[in-house]
Amino acid sequence: MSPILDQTRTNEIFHYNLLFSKYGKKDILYGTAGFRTNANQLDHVMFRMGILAVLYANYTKKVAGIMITASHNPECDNGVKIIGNNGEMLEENWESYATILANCKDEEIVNSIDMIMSDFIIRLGNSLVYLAHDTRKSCPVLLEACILGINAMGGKYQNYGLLTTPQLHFMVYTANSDSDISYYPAERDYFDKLKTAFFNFSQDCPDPPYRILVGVDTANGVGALKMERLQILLRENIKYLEFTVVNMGLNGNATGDIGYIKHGRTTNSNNHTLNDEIENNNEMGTIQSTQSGLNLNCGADYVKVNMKPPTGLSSVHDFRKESPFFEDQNVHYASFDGDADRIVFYYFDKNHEFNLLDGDKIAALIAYYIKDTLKICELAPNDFDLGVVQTAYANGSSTLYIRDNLNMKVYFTPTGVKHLHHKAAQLDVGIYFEANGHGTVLYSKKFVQKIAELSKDGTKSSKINTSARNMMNFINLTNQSVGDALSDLLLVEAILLKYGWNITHWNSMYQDLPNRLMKIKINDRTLVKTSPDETICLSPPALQEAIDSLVSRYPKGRAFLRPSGTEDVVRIYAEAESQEKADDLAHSISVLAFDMAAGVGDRPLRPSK
Ligand code: NG1
Ligand code: ZN
Repeated sequence: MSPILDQTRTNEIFHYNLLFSKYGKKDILYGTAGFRTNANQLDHVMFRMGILAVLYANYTKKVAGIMITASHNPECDNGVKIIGNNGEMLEENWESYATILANCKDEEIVNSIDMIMSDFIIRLGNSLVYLAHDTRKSCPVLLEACILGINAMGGKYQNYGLLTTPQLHFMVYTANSDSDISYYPAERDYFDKLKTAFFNFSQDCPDPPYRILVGVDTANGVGALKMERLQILLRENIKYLEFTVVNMGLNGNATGDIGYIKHGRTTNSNNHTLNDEIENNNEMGTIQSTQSGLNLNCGADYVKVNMKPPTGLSSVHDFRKESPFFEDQNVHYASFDGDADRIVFYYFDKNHEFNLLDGDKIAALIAYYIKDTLKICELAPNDFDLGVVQTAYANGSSTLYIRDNLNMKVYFTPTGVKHLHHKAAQLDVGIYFEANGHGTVLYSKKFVQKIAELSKDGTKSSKINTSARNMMNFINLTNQSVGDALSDLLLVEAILLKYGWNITHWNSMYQDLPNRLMKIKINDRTLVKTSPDETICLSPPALQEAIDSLVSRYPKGRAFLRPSGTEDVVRIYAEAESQEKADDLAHSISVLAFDMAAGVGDRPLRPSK
């Protein structure tokens, strides 16, 4: 028995575990940033994560957060992301303890808790955990499990119900920036911040001579509800920007085409708007959408991986028929993932060809804007440490553009947002994006202070004052705790507005090298080992040599493979001078890896167009 926990709490823990042992357990917890697995195998893990969050909150003496979501993955999966005290991801040393607690046997649970308490010298006291979840049907039962874990440790919680992942990060960040932790930030604070910053930014921009239409595919996920609300708020002041939201997932129609916002209202009869009524209630079982088709043939991951538009865009086309003032060149699209922390953009050109602008293009656009603003503000390039953080998945052309055209430093980290975030936090302006559309910008105190000073400095020209004020609004528009589809959407629209660019202009910054991402299943993906930067395969032996020999046959060829941290697969990435050659290269390496690393199932097929 635990010397630290009192008997009642220990009993609760055992009782709860007995209750849930009927679901069985599997030690299939992937990744380190969070856990994801099949939902019905997860409630005992959620219970333990409730416990962990209380321990963590006691350790930091700050609010912790638990987001129940499996992001861009299928509806049948679910998972958890634990949010640390700065509204950022959980620290790495805590992740390993989370893994131990999640995987230990029932009879070891109290010992694991004791170990954490003694290693971190924790004394249980007041603690508060913020909870939220996405629209998956499995969320309520998992939420309940989390709450039981929190209760078992004597913690308090605040259930925000349906939020996007970045919204919950924002809540935790806001609460922890305030010394009084009994204050609950509300969802309206989040929306007010975005709305005000975007409106103020637009005040300093020229009025565009045309109206812009943005079709937003919300992946039949929680982003639909939030995008709808944002759209209504923006309509109050912004007249030239119209959003239509598709794949809202409210009718159980897996293929989308469910409704769109017209004049600020959704024309969908089954529509319900979620707003502050879900805030500040500690009730379980908050409003749950009847969605389905989450991330199915739509959403940021689908669009990026398949390099094609999602299903469900026809309502945007219908909308355009009714509103002929939207010229082709002023229409573009964006796709969120299931918990709205990723975004990619796209459009159809004159020849109706699909053009994708992914996380790398977003990073390049933001880098361009910031560099330009600093020049106008007459700040010397060396005054601040500016940089873009990428992973090996970044398109080679984006890296060259940022380095050679923008003269900005590019840093590389292993895959996983926590690595990019960590590096970006070391810079004065750290722009980080994964190619898949997850990213944001981090600004140092020194930088923000200088920009604030310049915006008010009467000895400087009005051009400098305006540009600095503009930058300040841009900073306020940024969710600095984590990549945020809603915030990123507005950051991009703000920059396009400022320069009077349409999406074609943005896309012409540089031309992506054709590329292909594939995945294969192998018997044991842990046998595939790579160098720390993930670009060289160290095991199985001889695989890298074979990859090198293949790559050398392709002009502008580059390729690597690595075991996924979130799925039971090995991912293969290839670039080459044409799409056909990139497909060839990715396919050849997939077959090679399948043969050399004990592939499972059918041999990989060549990607179809
Ligand atoms: P894995 O499964 O480790 O490749 C994927 C993404 C990461 C990151 C995580 C977290 C790719 C190639 N990989 O990781 O960038 O977003 O999911 O969700 O996009
Ligand atoms: Zn996500």
